[in-house]
Amino acid sequence: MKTKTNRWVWLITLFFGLLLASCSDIEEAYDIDAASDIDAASGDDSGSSQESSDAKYVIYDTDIGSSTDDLFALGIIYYFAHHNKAELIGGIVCRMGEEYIKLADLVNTYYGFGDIPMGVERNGVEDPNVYIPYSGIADLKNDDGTPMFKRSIEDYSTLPDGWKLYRKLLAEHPDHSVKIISLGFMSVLAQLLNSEADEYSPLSGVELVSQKVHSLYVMGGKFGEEGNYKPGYNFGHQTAINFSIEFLDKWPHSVPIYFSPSLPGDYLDYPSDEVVSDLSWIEANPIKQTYMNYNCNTGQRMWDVYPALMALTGVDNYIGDIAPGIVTISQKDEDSDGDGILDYQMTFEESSEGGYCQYQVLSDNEGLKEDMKWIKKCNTDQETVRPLINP
Ligand SMILES: [Ca+2]
Ligand SMILES: [Ca+2]
Repeated sequence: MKTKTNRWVWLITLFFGLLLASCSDIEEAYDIDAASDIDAASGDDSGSSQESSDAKYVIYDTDIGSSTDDLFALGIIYYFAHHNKAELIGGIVCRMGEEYIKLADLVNTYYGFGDIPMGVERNGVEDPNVYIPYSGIADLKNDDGTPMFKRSIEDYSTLPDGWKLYRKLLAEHPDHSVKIISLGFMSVLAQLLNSEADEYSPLSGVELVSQKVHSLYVMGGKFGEEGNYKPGYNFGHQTAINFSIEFLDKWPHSVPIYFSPSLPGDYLDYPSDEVVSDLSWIEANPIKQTYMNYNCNTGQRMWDVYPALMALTGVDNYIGDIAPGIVTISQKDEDSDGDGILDYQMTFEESSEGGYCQYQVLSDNEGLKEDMKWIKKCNTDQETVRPLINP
């Protein structure tokens, strides 16, 4: 009897021992992998990785559902969050319409983040162009008629307005600890800056941003392009411009903004056939299904990836030697399209004092290769990506 009991104890110990050993192997493999990537990306500059780990809370703000680069930017954010290099505390969809929050929910769920709080835009940019209408992937079905992709949110009408969710999340987190990654319009951020004290915080929106936000990473602007001062799609599109002006007027100058203008992203090309081929090892994937069901050869480039990379790997590799300055939007004496509205221009000016804006410069060839590696990593690294995906 005694021998039998001992044998059982021994067997159980062996079983749990083996189980623990295999778990720690997996964790070790992840940590080594993630750490080496981050070292490589930050050029062994401990300053920048330190910087990025100090403020680990991340909120994304996306106009998902038109250009596909939002998908890849989210992929990078999920990757860092899965490796405990960032904590994704919430997401905002600044493009109005239920199909877009559905899409964000689907992508969150697919990558294991279906439970993060989400906020929506209800008074934002009216009817912005949709270049690639891939929100339709939410309706894809398997052969047996079941939905191809799961979602997590039952009733989208109960979701808070984005600016309200910003207030809640900022109020709940430590001072200067939150990084915001903006991949779309400035509407929700402008509404946040216009907000007053509420049940979440006695602070105004501007005060809340000054106190809680560590830094903002934005895709927008044409800085670095000779003679091109257009605000571009995110800042200048139709009714977007008024939100952009308001955002720039009210943003507190104590909180740095890192712009990723169009130019560097213009050089980051991930051709459609390469995307599909990189994802051929997964049967159903939101990016793969987007590229298989829609024509993505629309001049699509990986613009949105850059603000995510700057926020998560540090800005040192991306910001040149341009001194911090100020970004403004004004009107020129010219109406180039003859619609009766003077052209808007968005300009960056270096400032010897009080500059709080910096912008990303074009990477050299080596840098572009490294940047592409990050994007492809979320699609091709089977060992790290496979366990992130719902079975
Ligand atoms: Ca975008
Ligand atoms: Ca005009």
